[in-house]
Amino acid sequence: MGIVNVTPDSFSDGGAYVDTAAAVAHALALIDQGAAIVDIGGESTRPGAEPVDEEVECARVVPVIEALRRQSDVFISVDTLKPGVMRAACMAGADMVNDVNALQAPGAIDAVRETGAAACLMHMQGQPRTMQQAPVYGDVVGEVAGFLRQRVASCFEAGIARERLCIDPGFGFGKTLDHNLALLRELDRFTHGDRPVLVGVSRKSMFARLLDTPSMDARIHASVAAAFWAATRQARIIRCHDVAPTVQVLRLAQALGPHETFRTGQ
Ligand code: YH5
Repeated sequence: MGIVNVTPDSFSDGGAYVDTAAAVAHALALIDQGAAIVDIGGESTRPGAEPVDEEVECARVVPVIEALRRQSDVFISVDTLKPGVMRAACMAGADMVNDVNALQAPGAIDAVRETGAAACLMHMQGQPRTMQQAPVYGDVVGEVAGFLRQRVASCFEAGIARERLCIDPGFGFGKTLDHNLALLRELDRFTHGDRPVLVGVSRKSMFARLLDTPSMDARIHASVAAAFWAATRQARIIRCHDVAPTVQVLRLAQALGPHETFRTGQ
C-alpha cells in the first residue's frame, strides 16, 4: 500500500489543480513501483496535526480518486475518519476505507456498510493532536488486540461482512517507542487471528527515536527492515512511502515463507 498525501505543503501554491495533478502522478509512480493499493489521504493524522473541515478534505481527495479511477484498476483506499468523506470517496471510485479511528465516528459503520467498501480498523490511544503526550498501557499488546477484536465484532454485528475487514495495531498512534517495539515483537498475536493485518511504520518518529538521528535516510532503512520483519510474520498489507525498496524485501519475505515464532499456551 503506497501512501499518497493530498495535503498542501510548503511547495504548493495552494491551487487545487496543481495538488490534484501532483497527487495523481505520485500515485501512478507508486503503482509503477509495485504498489497494489494506493492510500489517498486529505487530512494529516500526524502527531500534533490539526483537523480539517469535511468540505476541504473532500475537495482534496475526490478529484484525485476520480482521476486515478479513470487511469488505473489499482485498489484505491481513502485515509479518513469522516463518514461524509468515506461516502464521497467511494462514490468517486475508492474500494476501501482506511480509518485510524476504527469506524467509531457516528455514521462511519453505516457509510462502509452502505457503500460496500472494505475497511481497515486501526487502534489509536487518544486523538492525533495530543496522543503522543503521555501514552500509558498496562499490557499494550493485550489492550490493542482486545480493542481490535471488539471493533471487528461491532462492525460485523452492524452488518459489515468480516471478509471486508482488516486490522492494524496503529504504530505511533498514542504509543511510545517501547510500545511500538512490543507490538512489532509480538505481531504474531495479531496475524494469527482471523483478519488480515496491515502494518504502517513507514518513516515514523519511532525510528528517529530508536536511531537517535533526525536523518530521513536512516528512518527509511529501518522502515524497510520493519516491513520485512512484519511480512515474515504474516502481515498482509504494508503501508509505506518508499514502495520500490519495500517491494524488494516483500519479494524476499514471500520467497522465504513464514517465520514461525508463534508460541501457544502462554
Ligand atoms: C497507519 O499506521 N498512519 S498517517 C508521522 C511520520 C511519518 C508517517 C513523523 N495512516 C497509519 O503515516 N493508516 C497513518 O513521521 C495510517 N495505519 C493506517 N491504517 C501517519 C503517518 C506518519 C506519521
